[in-house]
Amino acid sequence: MIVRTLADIVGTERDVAAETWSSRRLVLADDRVGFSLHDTIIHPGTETTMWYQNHIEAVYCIQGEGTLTDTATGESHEISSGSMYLLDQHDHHVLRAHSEMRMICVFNPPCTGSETHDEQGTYPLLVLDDDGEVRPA
Ligand code: 9YT
Repeated sequence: MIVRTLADIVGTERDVAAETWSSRRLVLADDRVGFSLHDTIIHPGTETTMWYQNHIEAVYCIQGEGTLTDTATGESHEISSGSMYLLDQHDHHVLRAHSEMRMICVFNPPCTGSETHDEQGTYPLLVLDDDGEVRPA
C-alpha cells in the first residue's frame, strides 16, 4: 500500500507547472499500477488547447467553472464541480477556465512525471524500462 498527501507532492518534481495549469502528480508510472493520478489546478481566465494523442484521460472537476469545447464537433459543455469528462477518443479539445478549476485527472498509460504539452497540446508517450529509466515508447 502507498499513502501520500498533496503536501508530500507540492514543491517536488511531482509538482509540474505549465503556463495555464499546475499538476500535482500523486501516482505515476514508477508506481507500476498502469495509470497516473493528478490533482490539477487550472488558472482562472486561461484557455488550454489539448490533444492527448497517446493517452486516455478522465477528468473530474471538484472546483471552479469552465467551458470545454470539442474542437472536432464544435460542441461545448459547461464544466463545474461534479462534472466528469472522459477523452476516450483522444479528442482534441479546448478548456476555458472562468474561475480557478481543480481537476482530478487519470491517465492511461501513466505519465512518467515531467510531461508537459507540446505545441499540439500532446504529451509524448514515455515508458519506464525495467531499470526505472524513462524512454520513448
Ligand atoms: C484538465 C487538464 O487536462 N489539464 C492539463 C494538465 C493535465 N491534466 C495533467 O497533467 O494533470
